[in-house]
Amino acid sequence: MPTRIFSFGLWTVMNAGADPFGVPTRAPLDALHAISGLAAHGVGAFELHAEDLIPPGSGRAERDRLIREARARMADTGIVCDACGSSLFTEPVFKDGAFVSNDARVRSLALARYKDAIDVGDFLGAPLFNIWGGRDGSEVEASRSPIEALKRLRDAFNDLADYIARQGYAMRLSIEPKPNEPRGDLYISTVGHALGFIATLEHPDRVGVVPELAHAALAGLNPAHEVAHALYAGKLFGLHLNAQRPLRFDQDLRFGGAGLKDSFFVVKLLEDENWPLPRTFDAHPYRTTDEQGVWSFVQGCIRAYEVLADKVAQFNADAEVRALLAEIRGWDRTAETGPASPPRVFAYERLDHLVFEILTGTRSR
Ligand code: XUL
Ligand code: MN
Repeated sequence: MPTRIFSFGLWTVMNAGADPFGVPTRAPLDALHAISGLAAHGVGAFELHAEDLIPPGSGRAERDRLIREARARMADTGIVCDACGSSLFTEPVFKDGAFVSNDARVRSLALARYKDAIDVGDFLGAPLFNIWGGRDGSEVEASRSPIEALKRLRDAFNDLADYIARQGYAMRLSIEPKPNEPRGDLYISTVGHALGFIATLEHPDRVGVVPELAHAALAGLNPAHEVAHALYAGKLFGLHLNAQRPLRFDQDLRFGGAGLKDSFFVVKLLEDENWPLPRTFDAHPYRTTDEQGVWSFVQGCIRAYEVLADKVAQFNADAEVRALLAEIRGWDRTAETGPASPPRVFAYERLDHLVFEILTGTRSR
């Protein structure tokens, strides 16, 4: 496999440690400092919300200056931008949705803002514009028909895909699904929802999915299966790696911080399938962390991925694992002879235990 590229959302290292119950606990990093700092820590790419770099309300001259500065840092360090998006979800005007708002003026504003962000992505050479519609959901089900919401989302995605094509930008679009938080229920909740929705668009080929491990865990789903559905459909345009204890508030833990076995099987899938795109982390350094800890968070995410990739290699090379998997494949070859009687015992106990031993480092190579 070619050298693996690691990527971080700029917002991850710029996160100041605020949560719904508490104010920030550290000074936010400036975006340009974040770009240089990531590059200095061996990170090859970054994602951003356009607003991470260009505060909302900045004039054209300030926008152009910040883009020039960012590009200079990229040229100096070699770090590239692998995806852009927009953080409309932070702004009060979009409190009841951007694309799905019941106010047509808000929907038009959202489209205009997304187009501005797409322009920023193009200036930075981003091959992907990723949309997590954090406010495109509801708490009051009676406020809007979910069918109407989907039609509004469809019209918005068609409009943005058309804008990208008309501008001649070499950029694909993606949807990052999430079941809830901050809204009670978001309309595009899982990879399956996103794939079904994309099939209704005018140009489904231009739109893919960015699954996030924490979002799958929020829905109580197996993250490797979420990623597999996107891969199988040829739609894995990006991926957000992090960790999350299932069915809780959105924790955005450091990759490796929870769900070790689930993380292992996601890495196994990506490595076995030779998925070529950057491994992007979208997590938050702990609230108890200072700036030095932010960089240790970056190193921790990367190291966790590398350790798990090494465990994948160990698993794939293990003689006993290979023998067990060969035996399993052998069962399949007898399929023509009809249902086995009595039913076969599927002897997976040892296989699963070998995963445990490899992950805990208790099995020698
Ligand atoms: C929210 C989330 C976002 C998106 C980018 O849970 O994952 O940070 O990745 O807007
Ligand atoms: Mn994300």
